[in-house]
Amino acid sequence: MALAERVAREAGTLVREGRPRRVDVAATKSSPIDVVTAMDLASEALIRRSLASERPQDGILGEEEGLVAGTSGVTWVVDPIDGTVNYLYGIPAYAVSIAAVTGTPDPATWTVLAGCVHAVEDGRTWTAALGHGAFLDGAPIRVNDARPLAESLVGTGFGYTERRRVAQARVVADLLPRVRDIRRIGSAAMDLCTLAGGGLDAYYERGLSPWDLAAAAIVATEAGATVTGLRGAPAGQAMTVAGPAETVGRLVALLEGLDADDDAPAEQDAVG
Ligand code: LIP
Repeated sequence: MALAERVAREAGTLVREGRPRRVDVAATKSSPIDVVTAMDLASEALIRRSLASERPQDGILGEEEGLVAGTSGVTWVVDPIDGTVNYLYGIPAYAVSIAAVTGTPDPATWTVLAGCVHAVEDGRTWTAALGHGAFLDGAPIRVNDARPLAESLVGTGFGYTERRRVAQARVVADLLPRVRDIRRIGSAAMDLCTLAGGGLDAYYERGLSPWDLAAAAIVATEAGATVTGLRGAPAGQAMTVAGPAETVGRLVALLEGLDADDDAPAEQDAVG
């Protein structure tokens, strides 16, 4: 946990101090709006160098450069800037996320040992270690007690492809009249950490990658949240739902009923 925090803060300083007034897109990934900036790449390179110099035997799985396997049994799971679109537009809700896991670096089977999510612009820093609790800037945090769904503030997010968004729009349209309100912060790592400290009552999102989830998931679970998928599956790409156990039970039932872990059929595009 201490190493994750130190390196996340180091990368945070690079991202904050190195942000040009106008950020350009360096490349795109799953769609023209799924962007990478030069700073995503620079931040990941710094994180890899720092972790490798401290723990050369460990593996590293990063959003931009993929997996470099290690021999120690520990793999670092790294998102150099979670909330890249916010970074691109200068919306101050993006974070560096670093976690250490054992097992295959896959949410379905891994064990997260420790993690840190560092909000770059305001400096808030969430940390957690397995069995040691969760902290915001060093102070212990707890998830809210369950409230009726109608009084619950729910966080969520949307993917980068039209097909995925048609399905997500159908789900959020059904949920909106049933909850207090919806928040779309734009960083899954910050969504889950905000939930862990009581700033949200529940969170769900389809499409999270291992690096969006790793550090923030242990912050949420060590703060007392249930973090799961649908149909008895663990949290992961198909769906991630988090919150106090009771609320998660209700939200999971609703999302299963809406087939929220399934994208719209190909023929049903936005103009169909
Ligand atoms: C982002 C997630 C966010 C999701 C976005 C994107 P990125 O990660 O944190 O929750 O809604 O679509 O996946 O791409 O900024 O690392």
